[in-house]
Amino acid sequence: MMKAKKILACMLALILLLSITACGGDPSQGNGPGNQNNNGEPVKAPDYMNMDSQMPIVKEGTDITLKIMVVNGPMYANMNSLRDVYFTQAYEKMTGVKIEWIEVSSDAFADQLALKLTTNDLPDIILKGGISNSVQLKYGDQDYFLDLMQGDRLKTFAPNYWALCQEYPEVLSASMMPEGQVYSMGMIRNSTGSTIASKLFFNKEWLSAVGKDVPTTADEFYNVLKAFKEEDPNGNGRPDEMGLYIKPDHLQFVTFGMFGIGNRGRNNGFIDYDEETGKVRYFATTDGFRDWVEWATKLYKEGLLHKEYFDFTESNLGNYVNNNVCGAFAYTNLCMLGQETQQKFTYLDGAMTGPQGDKDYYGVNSIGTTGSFVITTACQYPEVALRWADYFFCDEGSLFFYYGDEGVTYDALEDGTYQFNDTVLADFYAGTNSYDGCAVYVSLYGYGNTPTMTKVPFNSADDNKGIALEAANALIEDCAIAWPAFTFTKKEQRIIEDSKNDIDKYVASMRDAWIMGTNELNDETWAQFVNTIKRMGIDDVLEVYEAALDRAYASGLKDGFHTMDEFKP
Ligand SMILES: [Ca+2]
Repeated sequence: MMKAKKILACMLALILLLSITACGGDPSQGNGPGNQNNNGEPVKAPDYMNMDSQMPIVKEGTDITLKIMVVNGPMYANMNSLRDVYFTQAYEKMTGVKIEWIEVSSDAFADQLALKLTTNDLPDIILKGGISNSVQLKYGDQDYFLDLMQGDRLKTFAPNYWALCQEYPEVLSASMMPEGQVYSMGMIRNSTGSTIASKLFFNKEWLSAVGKDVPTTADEFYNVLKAFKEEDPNGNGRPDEMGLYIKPDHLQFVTFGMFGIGNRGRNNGFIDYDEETGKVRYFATTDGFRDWVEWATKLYKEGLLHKEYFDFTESNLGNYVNNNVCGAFAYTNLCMLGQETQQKFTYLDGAMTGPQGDKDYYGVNSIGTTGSFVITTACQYPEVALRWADYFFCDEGSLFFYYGDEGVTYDALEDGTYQFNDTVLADFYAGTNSYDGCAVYVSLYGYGNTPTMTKVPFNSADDNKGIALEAANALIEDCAIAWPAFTFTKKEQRIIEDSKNDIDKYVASMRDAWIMGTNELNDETWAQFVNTIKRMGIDDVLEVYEAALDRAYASGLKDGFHTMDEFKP
C-alpha cells in the first residue's frame, strides 16, 4: 500500500511535468542549453532530455556532466568523499547525468565561493551551501546565480518542488526576492520532527530516583534540575550530576515561549509578533526577555545550567549522557546516543507554562527554507540540473536520497517504515559511529541543507524517527506559527547590515554577560540596554521587517502561514 502510494505521488508530479511541457509544443523546437530566455516565454525541454518518464533525465547516448560544488567535511570520523557514497554512484546510473564533485569543507565554503566568483571559475550547481537570501540577492543581481523563475523553469523542470510550493506557500516565500526572483531551492521541512528544532529530554531513571514527573511549568522544571543536581539520581554516592547540559540557542528554543517571547518561530532571530499592536516586534527589549534572562541567570548561578553552557559540544553531550552524569538536555535529536541509551529518555508532554501563564514554543523551524540548491549562470543545462534535484521532493526520490535502494542499503519494515539493512548497520553503526555517522555512507545527508523534503517515513534523519519524533509530536499542538526567514530589497538589506546585525550582537553579548554574572541586570542597566538598542536604530529595522512581512503575505500567503497542526499524527 505504502509503495503504491509513493509511486502515485511521483506519477502525479510526472503527469504535471508532462502536461506543462506538452503545452509548450514540440520539445525538439525548444531553446538551446543555457538559454536565458528573457522574453518571458516558458523554456521548452531541450531535445536531449527524456520527458516520457521521471528517469533517466537525459536520453541514452547523451553525455552531460554537471560540476557540483558541495559542502563536505570531517563531520564524522570516517566520512567518505562524496564520490564513494552509495547515493552518488547509484544516482549517476539512474539519471544518465555524470557529476564532477567539488568538495569544500564548511569552514572554507564562503571563501571558496567568493574565489570561484571572482576568478570566473563557476561550478554549475552549488549544493548544500546554506546560502543566505542576502548572498543570493547579491550574486543573483550580478548575474552569477540563475533566476529559477525565468522562463518558468522552476515550475516546468521541478514539478515535485513546485507542487510542494503550492501546498506550503512559505516554501516559495522563504526564497523569493521582493522583485520575484528565486535563486535557490531549499529543504522543505514537512514533518514535525524537523520543524521542531529542539526537544527537551529527561532521563526516566533519574526522574524516578528523585520522585518527580516530567515538568509542565517553569517552576517544576527548576525543581527537577535542582533534584537532579543534588539528590544523587545516578546512585553512585558522589555529587557528580550536572543540571541541564545545553547549547545556548537550544536553551532559548525550549524556554523563550514560557516567557511570552519568540511567538513566530526561530527563523528571524529576536523578531516576533506583537499580538496587541499587530506589528512585528524586537522582543529582546520586552519585559518577557528580561524575565527570561533573570531566570537563566539564576539557573547558571546555582549550577543548574551547566558551567560549560558557553562551550557546548555535541560529543561532550554524548559523553556526559553515556557516563550517566547528565540527565536533562535539549537537542534536535538523539543521534549522539546509542539505541539502548536513547530508550532511557522521555520528553515534554507539551510546552511548559511560564510564570505569567505563557505556554508557547519558540524552537520551531518554518516549513520553508532557502539556499540548499543554486544553479549558476555558467550552467549549460539548467533544465537537467533542476530535474536532478527535483526527484528528491517526491516520496520515491526522498526514500532513495536518504536510504538508497531496497535490498541493497535498506529494508522496508512491516510497520511501513524503513531502516538501513544489516550490511550498512554492521559495517558502520556497530562500532563507535553515531546513527548520523552511519547514514553518511549512504546519502549526502551529513551537514543537512540538502534540497530534499523531510516527510515521514521517507527521511532517514534521526529527527524523524523514534523518541525524537515522539517528542516533536507531543509539542506540536503548542507550537507557534513559524514565519520563514524574510527576503529584503537591497536598500532594506543595507539597513539590516548597518543596524540589525550589530544590535543582535550587542544583545547576545549583554545577555551572556548577565547570565555569567560579569554584569548585573537591574532597572538601571536594563533601561540603558533598551535605550542603546533604540539608539542603534531598531525602529528602522522594524519598519523593514514590517514591509517584508506584508510582502510575504501578499505574495501568496493570503490565508496566513501554516500552523504545524497538519503534521499531527
Ligand atoms: Ca552521583
